[in-house]
Amino acid sequence: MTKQTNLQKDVLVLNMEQQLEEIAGQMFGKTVSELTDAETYYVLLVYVKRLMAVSDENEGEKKVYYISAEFLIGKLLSNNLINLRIYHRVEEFLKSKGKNLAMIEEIEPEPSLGNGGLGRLAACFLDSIATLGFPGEGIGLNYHFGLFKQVFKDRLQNAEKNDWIEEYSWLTKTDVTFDVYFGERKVTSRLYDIDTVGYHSGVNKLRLFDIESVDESIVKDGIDFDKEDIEKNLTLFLYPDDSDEAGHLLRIYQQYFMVCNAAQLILREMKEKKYDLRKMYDHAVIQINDTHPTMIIPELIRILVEEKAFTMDEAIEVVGKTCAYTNHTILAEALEKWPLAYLEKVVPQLVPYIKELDRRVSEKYSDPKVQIIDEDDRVHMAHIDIHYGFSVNGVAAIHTEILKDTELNAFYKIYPEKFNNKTNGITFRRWLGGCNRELTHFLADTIGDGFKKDADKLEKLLEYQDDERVLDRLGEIKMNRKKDLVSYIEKAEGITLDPESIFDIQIKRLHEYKRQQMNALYIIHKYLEIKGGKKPVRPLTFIFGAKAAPAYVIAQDIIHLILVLQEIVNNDPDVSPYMKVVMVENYNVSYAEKLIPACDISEQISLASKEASGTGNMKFMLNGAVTLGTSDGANVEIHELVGDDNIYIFGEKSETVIAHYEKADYVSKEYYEKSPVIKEAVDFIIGKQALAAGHKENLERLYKELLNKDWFMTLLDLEDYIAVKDKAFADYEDRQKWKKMMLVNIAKAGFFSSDRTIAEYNRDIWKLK
Ligand code: DL6
Repeated sequence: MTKQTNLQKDVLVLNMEQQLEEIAGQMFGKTVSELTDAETYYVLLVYVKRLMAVSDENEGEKKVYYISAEFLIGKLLSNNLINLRIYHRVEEFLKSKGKNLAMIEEIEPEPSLGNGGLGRLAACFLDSIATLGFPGEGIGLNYHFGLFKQVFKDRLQNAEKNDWIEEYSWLTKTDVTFDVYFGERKVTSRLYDIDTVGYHSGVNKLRLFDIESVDESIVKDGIDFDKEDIEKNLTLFLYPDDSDEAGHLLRIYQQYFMVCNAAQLILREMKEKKYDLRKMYDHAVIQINDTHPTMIIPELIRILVEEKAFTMDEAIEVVGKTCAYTNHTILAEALEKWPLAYLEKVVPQLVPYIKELDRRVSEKYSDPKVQIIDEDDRVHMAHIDIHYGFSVNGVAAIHTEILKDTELNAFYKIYPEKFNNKTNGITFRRWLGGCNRELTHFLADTIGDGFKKDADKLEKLLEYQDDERVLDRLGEIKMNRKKDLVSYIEKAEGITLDPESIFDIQIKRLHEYKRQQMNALYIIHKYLEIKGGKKPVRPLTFIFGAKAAPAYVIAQDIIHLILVLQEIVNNDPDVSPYMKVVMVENYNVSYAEKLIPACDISEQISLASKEASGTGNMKFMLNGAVTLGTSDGANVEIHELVGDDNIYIFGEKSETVIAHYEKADYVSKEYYEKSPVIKEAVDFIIGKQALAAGHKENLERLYKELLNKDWFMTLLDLEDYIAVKDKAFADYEDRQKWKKMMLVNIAKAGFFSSDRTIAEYNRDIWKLK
């Protein structure tokens, strides 16, 4: 970028008021005061896009390409205003014109380009990469309907398409197009960019590929469409239903489309900058986010061999020094294994390369656990990454240890030097500055605003742990966020909550390993206690937010149970004054931004060893919630940081759980039979009351699953969970002690800034200047 463009940016910022008036005139023939809120949003969008277009790009000799199937970026207006450091000025200007920026922010549709933590992490990383001034870009797909929109009907989850692309959007259509071949079949891609501005720093790009021939009109009811019409459906949905072969194939089409475009984009840049391809690794590092982008490895090797005159050995060496892999799960079903026959159908040109990569492995190692193609002719995508990339990282300390000791132990023995840990992080610009402005201001007034650039400075807050004024202000701010949430939920869900009650919140993807069903069993237990006359000292509010994959039957049943409990509890006059249940509809990033600041108790109750890290746990802590959790994922590091007195830990440790799996000796029925408390709660699921409010088929299936299978060991930890949760509720009554716990959690959250995580990725893996 030239000095002139910097000047352009300064002029645009300086003349913000005049610029907004001009844009309002051009777009709508109105002055800013005359605009509707929706029009004001579009005017702001155009202005911010112009500002970012003339901002400095982060540049350098080497760049990171973060390839990911998901980028859960959330709404962008307020985040961009914060990072450009004009939020306050814009807010004041709009106020002078009779407008409320917070209300205008509500207008923005939320892009649904992700599913959960993996996608949200990618978005936090883009923010931190830009903020730290590193050259880097995200590469993914421009899903038109993204992840489905969740609608509850008859206490069941329904999936609808989630339209988010409007005439004016953060996307910028570029003139970059590539040819992508699926065997003989050719499609043409189109690149769209979203600028990502760092805090007080330059701009990077999120590059989203689309297909020119995509046709939104093929989606009729719900989210059903013809899965075989690739030209029309390729970029319609994130994670299309893969319960049949066509669904599997579509996912492979999408993955190859993503990496083929990524490879062409990267190689084009190498050529433009006249870099020596044989030293590609000096100019590019490709971070493979989970296994969805794994095919970038054989694809790059293929191109280097077929089009750039590399030998196979040379191509493997160069690509191997360029690609690094992040593992985000140990769940077997989430580790992708594609049948070779599917790959042959979709990308026959890659198959000889995959076979060659496999042949080289099998020549060297006989252990079946490390082969790329297994005996059933399935291709283990993660195995390609580990053999042919230079780095393998887990996302929390305990997760990386489990990978090394158990799940990927056979690989760790071969390549100990490749394994490293990068504990996840979150961007404080969104998860504190954006979603809790009052807390941010108060922290800045109390400890100075150094923490905005250096999150470790939050520790200064510890000096105030006995200062009644500071503790009371923290309590007051929490109450304000709870009141905000109460108004929001009242409007959105039609449920009235009491801000004086304890807000206990579990928000995350619906999965049995995350054990929302255990929380539901606690709610049943509490309900029965209250019915029996044992009332809690203070009312309790249980809030859930979760989407279940449409093909995941038991997850749908768990949602059904929670909605049934919501119905029973909230409508029971004996109980509802003491307890309420809410499952919010269509939980997404914007909802999380309202729920997290209002939370008292953060539920992080996955079965130990199963949650790779979690990042919601970090967001809650930063906003002064106290964690109730198992020794799993990043909970372990939170525990170490805040100490025993500022967290509630329960349940079996990961070693015990892993031993149960190894010995196959966990029998859920034994727990059910020996504990009357467990029995009573589980039986309630198919009792008269539940069946009157819900569907027999769903409830019975869930009941049987818990009794006969319970793969994620809900009943193993239920009694301990009840005891520790009750203790947390009782402790809440010592208000000053609780506020001190809140303070310690906020003060110790600095470690979980994604700026720290990205600095570590760079130090150990990327090595960008
Ligand atoms: O690393 C981001 C995020 C972790 O915080 C979660 O613990 C983990 O479940 C998630 N992983 C995935 C991948 N698939 N599965 N399951 O979403 O990554």
